Amino acid sequence: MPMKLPLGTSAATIRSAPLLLIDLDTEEGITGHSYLFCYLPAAAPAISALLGEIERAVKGERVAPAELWGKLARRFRLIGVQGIVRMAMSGFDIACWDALALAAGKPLAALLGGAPRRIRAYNSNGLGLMAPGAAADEAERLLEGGFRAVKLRLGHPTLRADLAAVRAVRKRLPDAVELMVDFNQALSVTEALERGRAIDSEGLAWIEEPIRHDDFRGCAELARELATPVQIGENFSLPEQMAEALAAKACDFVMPDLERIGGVTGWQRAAKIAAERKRPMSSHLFPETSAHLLAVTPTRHYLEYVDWASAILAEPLRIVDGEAVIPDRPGTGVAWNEDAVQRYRMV
Ligand code: SMN
Ligand code: MG
Repeated sequence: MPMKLPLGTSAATIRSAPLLLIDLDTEEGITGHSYLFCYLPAAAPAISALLGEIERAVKGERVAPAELWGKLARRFRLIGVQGIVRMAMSGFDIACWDALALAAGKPLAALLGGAPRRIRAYNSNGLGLMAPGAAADEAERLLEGGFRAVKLRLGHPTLRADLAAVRAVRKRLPDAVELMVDFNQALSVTEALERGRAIDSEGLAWIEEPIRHDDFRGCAELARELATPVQIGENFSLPEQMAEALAAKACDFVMPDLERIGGVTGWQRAAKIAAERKRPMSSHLFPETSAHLLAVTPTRHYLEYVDWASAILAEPLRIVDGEAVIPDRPGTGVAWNEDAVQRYRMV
């Protein structure tokens, strides 16, 4: 899917989102839907091949999604439940839960015991690495739809450039609007301490992935030293790694990603861990399904809103006054706009 606004991160600029659409047809005649964000177009056929392997492993099974996860985890133990294997399993798991909620005639949030509610969202479209003036202009435009929070990407070549971008954006936004920043792992611990201290008095909502995502010791040092909350989680691989991060006090906030945490099954375990540790939990991408899951997350914080899938959805997620509206219809609410899918499809 072409992105309306390019996402210029410190690692790469992403201009289009390679999405892999999953239809899970059940013998009962119900079709569950989900999609995966493949990061690279080349990953899509590989994940698709793994989904074929999953299908062969579970076809004919009559057990709940969590048990299917366990069966697949045993099946893939030798290659390892990691990387794109885990992404394929997550996409399958999400489609299973959608089918289950469709069969029950309930929104996923309700199936999981939650009440329909609005979920506070921040606008995470665009706002990549760019000159201060351009960033301020774009930040202002991102408030359309009533958003009261936006996320700015950082990790410019110099501290001075990062600080200039933060100040320009902060100055342009109304005081009540929250501003998050995301370094996408650009810095060393030393650089992160220096830049973190430089932006610590700018009133930021969080500093995301300042350093390598799996350097929990380094993250813990930053979380201790900086006044601004440290946010990590989009790279947590399964709930176990989130538990490790929290045990290491690596962050103040967590934001697991549906396709890396293990789908709906993994998310539920992660939400429990966050609740035990009393850590605010946000989502990463996949706003349509994440909204349902945040509704049943005791320490729910923010929904990350991106519109990348909107053009191929029959009914895109609605944002009203900066909050995601969980649809009333059964399932996750994800179903394809078939004409649009034909228009954008790659294979
Ligand atoms: C991000 C998301 C997806 C692709 C690249 C970067 C970013 C975010 O880290 O948190 O939105
Ligand atoms: Mg991020």
